[in-house]
Amino acid sequence: MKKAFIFDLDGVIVDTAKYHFLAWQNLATSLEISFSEEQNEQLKGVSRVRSLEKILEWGGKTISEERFTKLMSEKNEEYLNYISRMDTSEILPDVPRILDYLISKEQGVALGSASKNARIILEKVELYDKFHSIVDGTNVSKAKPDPEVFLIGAEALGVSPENCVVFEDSVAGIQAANSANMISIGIGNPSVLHEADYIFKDFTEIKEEFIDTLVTTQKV
Ligand code: G16
Ligand code: MG
Repeated sequence: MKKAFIFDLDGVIVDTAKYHFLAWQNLATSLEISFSEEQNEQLKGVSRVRSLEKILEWGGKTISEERFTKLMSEKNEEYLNYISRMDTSEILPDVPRILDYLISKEQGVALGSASKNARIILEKVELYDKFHSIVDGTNVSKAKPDPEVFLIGAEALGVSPENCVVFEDSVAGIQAANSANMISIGIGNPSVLHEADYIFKDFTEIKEEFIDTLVTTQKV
């Protein structure tokens, strides 16, 4: 049976959180707001606009709409600068093994990311061609935990939600997968991702046999 396997990008395929952190930290410093790695954790899977809103809330600052737009584009410029230096060495362990296995089994493979820069990143790490469908921040109107991003991916592949499997590293992403009625697989820390149907530290823990079971399982 054909299933759809939908991958989040940041934190699942590559670790771009470190680049988001550097760029947000620079922005926060220019606003005299302190910004920690713990706070950056809370921005994972969160849209660019919402991330800046949160940083301003943490710092107790209000700014004009004009300045908000300017800061967002400055942050993105700096982030793009980091991204431009990415290469295949930044792919997280065993991601190509899992993608190639799914492709060899003729399963649907999609990307479901909040990032508006997802396509550039996939090109830089040479994984763009592995995906049958790419849904990113430019295709959605509602951010995770809303299931929109994953539902669009499922529809593009012509697979019903209960026949989809989502790999996610963020709490909001797991919640989005669950409310889409898809099998949710947390990649990362079990104490953070406890709402997921299955949790793995990273893809090195995922065996081909487990993928085979997913191919024959539906979300119940
Ligand atoms: C990613 C990151 C978030 C980032 C968001 C928007 O989502 O996890 O930290 O704020 O994309 O990114 P951009 O500024 O590039 O549009 P995901 O869903 O791939 O984890
Ligand atoms: Mg993520």
